[in-house]
Amino acid sequence: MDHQHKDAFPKDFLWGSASAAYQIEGAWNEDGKGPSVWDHFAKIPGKTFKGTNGDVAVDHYHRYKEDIALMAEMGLKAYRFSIAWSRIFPDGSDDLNEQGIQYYERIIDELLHYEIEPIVTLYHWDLPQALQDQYGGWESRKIIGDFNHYCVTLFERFKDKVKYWVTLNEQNVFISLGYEQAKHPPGVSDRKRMYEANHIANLANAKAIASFREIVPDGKIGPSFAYGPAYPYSNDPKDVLAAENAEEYLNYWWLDVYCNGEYPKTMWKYLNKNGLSPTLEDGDTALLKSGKPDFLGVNYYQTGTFEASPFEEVFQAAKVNHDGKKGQFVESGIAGLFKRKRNASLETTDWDWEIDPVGLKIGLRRMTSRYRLPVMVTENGLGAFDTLEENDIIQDDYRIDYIRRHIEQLKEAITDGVDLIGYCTWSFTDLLSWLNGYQKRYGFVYIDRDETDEKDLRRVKKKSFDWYKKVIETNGK
Ligand code: BGP
Repeated sequence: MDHQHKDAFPKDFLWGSASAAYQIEGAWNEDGKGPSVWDHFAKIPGKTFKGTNGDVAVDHYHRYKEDIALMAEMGLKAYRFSIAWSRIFPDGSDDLNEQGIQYYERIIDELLHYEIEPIVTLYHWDLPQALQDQYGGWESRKIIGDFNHYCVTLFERFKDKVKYWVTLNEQNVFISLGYEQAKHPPGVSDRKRMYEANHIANLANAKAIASFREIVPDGKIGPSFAYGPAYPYSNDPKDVLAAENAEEYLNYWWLDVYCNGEYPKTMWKYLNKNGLSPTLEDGDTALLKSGKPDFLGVNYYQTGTFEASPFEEVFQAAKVNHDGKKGQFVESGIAGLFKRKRNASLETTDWDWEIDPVGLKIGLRRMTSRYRLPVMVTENGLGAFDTLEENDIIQDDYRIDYIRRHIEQLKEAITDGVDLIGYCTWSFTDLLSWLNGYQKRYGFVYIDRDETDEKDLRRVKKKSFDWYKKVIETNGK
């Protein structure tokens, strides 16, 4: 749709920024915190870029006051951050660590002091290692109860202070990378196990939402999904069908369960025929249907373009660009379903992520039509190399351009009828990228450290800091 007059952003629009505990906090073993699967995994040689880990990260644990003061200076309306489960329950389930909960209470109070809306993510991938060791983490149904207990503890404690909650961050990513591609913990490559673990995560998500309804009736909760809308490579109907397959296999497989409590039919049949569908026990569907979200969180970075693939096709293993040298894209796919292609009409980042602001609007439109729920963009941003120039200047015009073009599409999406409640950039300060170290920077605030040297961890405002400040001041005008 092309509009002559675009709608304004809603008056109470949540202009925010997002982070995750493991990527910023550091203090990995302080004040009673137990180890998480990432504390363990990142220390296995060869797993992360240059062996980076979150032991210190950007030291937000000790510098949160300084960081939140910068958020206030920017005028941020909302800040999305995650709670590290193993700070609250070091062994995952039994003994509450009061020091851990108090740390997050201080963060929340500090945000509220500056009238910044806290958006709390309950799970951003840092499972307590104890639960992985005890029963295999997401592969055991025991986790449903433990996750619920952890969530209920936080709901009870913060229900009067926190209105917006995110359950699981990018279940599609942590499950696929953890159990299919073996790039995240627990480093498994087995599709049957992946679908079983994923189903259990769905149940845990639904149960936590059902509990939330009882404890925080006036709050809002939803998962954050990594949504990459699918495009056909050509107008050949076979490619259009491949894109349909990809949309269902890579996106609706999760979104339909969140919103309707049911798996999409054709993909279920496909997986079932291939011996991959998860085990549905009595009561599962009822539980899934009882945990519908108030809003959908969308983490948007790129779209995907797909071509038909015959069932006898053989693919090389998907390659991930970890060092930021452009041009490492390798075609990957699922034989018989789709093959992922480079979209020649899109530029890419140095890490080969396709830059596609219009794709954000397309995704928001698809979600709105299919689920009719409010949407919050819970992550969007540009990972780039930044240069710290003399006199602490960082001219990140490329980041401004990237975010500006995405915000323009948000405005269009609102005009088209999307009920958009907020936009959180990834990220406020630079932080640790799970697999790509510290060189891939996303923040408005530069952190002076690199992979091998923690330096002084100094905070330096980039050019984009003042620009986003203005965006907020003018409510996106
Ligand atoms: C999302 C994660 C974030 C963040 C972001 C950027 O998938 O939710 O935690 O890491 O991607 O990814 P990367 O660090 O790989 O560039």
